[in-house]
Amino acid sequence: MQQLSFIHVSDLHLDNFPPVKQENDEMAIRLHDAPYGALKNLLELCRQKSPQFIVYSGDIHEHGLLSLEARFCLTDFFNELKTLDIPFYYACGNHDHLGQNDSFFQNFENVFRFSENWSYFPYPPSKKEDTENETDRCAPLCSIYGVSHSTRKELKNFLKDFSCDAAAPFNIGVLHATVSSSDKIKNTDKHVVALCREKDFNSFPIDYWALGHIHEPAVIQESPFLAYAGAMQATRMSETGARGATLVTAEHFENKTEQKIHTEFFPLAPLETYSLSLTLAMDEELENTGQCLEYFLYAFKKEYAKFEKNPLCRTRIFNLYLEGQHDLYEELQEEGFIQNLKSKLEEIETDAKIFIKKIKCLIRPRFGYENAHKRDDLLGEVFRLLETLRQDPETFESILRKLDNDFKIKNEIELGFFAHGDKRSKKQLEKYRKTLLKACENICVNVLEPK
Ligand SMILES: [Mn+2]
Repeated sequence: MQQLSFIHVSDLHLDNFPPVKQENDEMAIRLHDAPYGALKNLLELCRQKSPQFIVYSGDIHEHGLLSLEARFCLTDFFNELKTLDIPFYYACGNHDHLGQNDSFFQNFENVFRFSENWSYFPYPPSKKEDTENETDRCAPLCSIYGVSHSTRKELKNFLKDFSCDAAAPFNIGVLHATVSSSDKIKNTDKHVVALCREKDFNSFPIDYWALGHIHEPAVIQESPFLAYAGAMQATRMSETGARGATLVTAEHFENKTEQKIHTEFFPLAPLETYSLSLTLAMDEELENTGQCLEYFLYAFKKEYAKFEKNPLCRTRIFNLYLEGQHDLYEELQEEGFIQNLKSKLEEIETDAKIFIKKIKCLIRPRFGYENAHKRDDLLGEVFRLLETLRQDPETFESILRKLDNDFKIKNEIELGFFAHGDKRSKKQLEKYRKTLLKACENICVNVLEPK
C-alpha cells in the first residue's frame, strides 16, 4: 500500500484588499498583513502535518511586479519549505500570470512553476544526477500536470489541449479556471477566466484536479475528483467565514478500484469577514434608541457566541444588517445611532479584534406586510406582482443578469458581489431574490403608504 499526502492551496492574492475600505490605520495594517500571516500559518501546518508536497492553483499575488515585502516573504517561505523537503508545484492564474516575475520564481529549486503549455513534474522531483543515469532513476509516485495563464483574461478552455498518459500511480492536474455546468455563463463574462465545463474533465485519467480562481472552497465532484481549495485569505467582504488549505490524502492507489481520496480543510486565514443580520422582534418593547442599542449589543454577543472560533483568527470584520419592524425606524437609521452602536460593538473584548465595517439599518415601519397582497388598492396590486415574481426563479434570474453590471443599484440594495458559475450560485440566487424583493416592498410601501 502506498500513501500520498499533499496540501492544495490557492488564491493568496498578496498585496490586495482595496475592495474593503480601510476605515482606520489599525484595520488597514491588519488587512495588509492578513495574507502574509496566512502564508506563515501554512508553513506551520506543513510542520505539523508533513505533507509530501504542495500544489498551488494560482493567484499568489494581486498583479504586476511583486512588492519587496512579497519577495522577502516568499523567499523565506520557499526556503523553509526546502528545509522541510517539501516541493511546491505552482500553476499561475490570471493575476500572477507568466511574464511578470519569471526570474524571481526561478531562484528556488523546490518551486516547479508550470509553463503556458501543459507539462508535468514528477514527485519525488528528479535530481540532476538521475537524469544523467536513466536506469537509476526511481519511478515517480505521482505526476503533477499543470498549465499557467500568460494573460489577465484567458478566454480559451485549457482542457481542449490537454493529454495525459497516466504513467504514474497517482496523477494530479493543476488548473486556474472557472468551472461551470451552466450554459448561461460565458467566457467573456466579468470574473470568468479559462471557462470549462464539468464534463470536460471526464475523459482524462487524472485522480485529483486541484482548481483555483473561485475563492469559495468546494468539492465539485468526486469522480474524477474536482476541488477548489478556495482563497487562503478572504479578499473581499463577501468571502465570509474561515479560509485555508485542503490536506489531501490518498490510499491504496495502486489498485484504482480501491482508491480512496480524503480531503480535510484547515483554516489558516488570520482575518475573517462576516455578514450578520440582527432582527428586532415585533413584540420587543423598546421605547427609545438607547434601549434599541442595548438590544442590538445583546443580540450581537448572542450570535457571536455561536461562531466556530478558529484559533488562528486574530481579526473579524463584520457587515451588520439591522432588520425588523419598529416605530423608531427613522431614528435607528440616523448616523449618530449607527456610529454609537459601531463603537460599542468594537469595544467588545474577545479572542479576536472586532471591526464593524458597515451597519445597514433595514428596519421598516410597522406595516402589515403579510396581508398587503389582499388589499384592493395599488399597493395590493404591487404586492401581488411581487408574489408572482417570488415564485418564478427564471424571470428573477433574468432580471438579476440585467443588474449584473449595474454596481450602483447592486450596492444600493445590498446585492453584493455576484458569484459566477460555482456550486453556491443557487443558494446565493435565493438570498439575492429575498433581498431584492424586500427592497422592492420597502420602496413601494414608502412611496404608496401615507404615514
Ligand atoms: Mn483568479
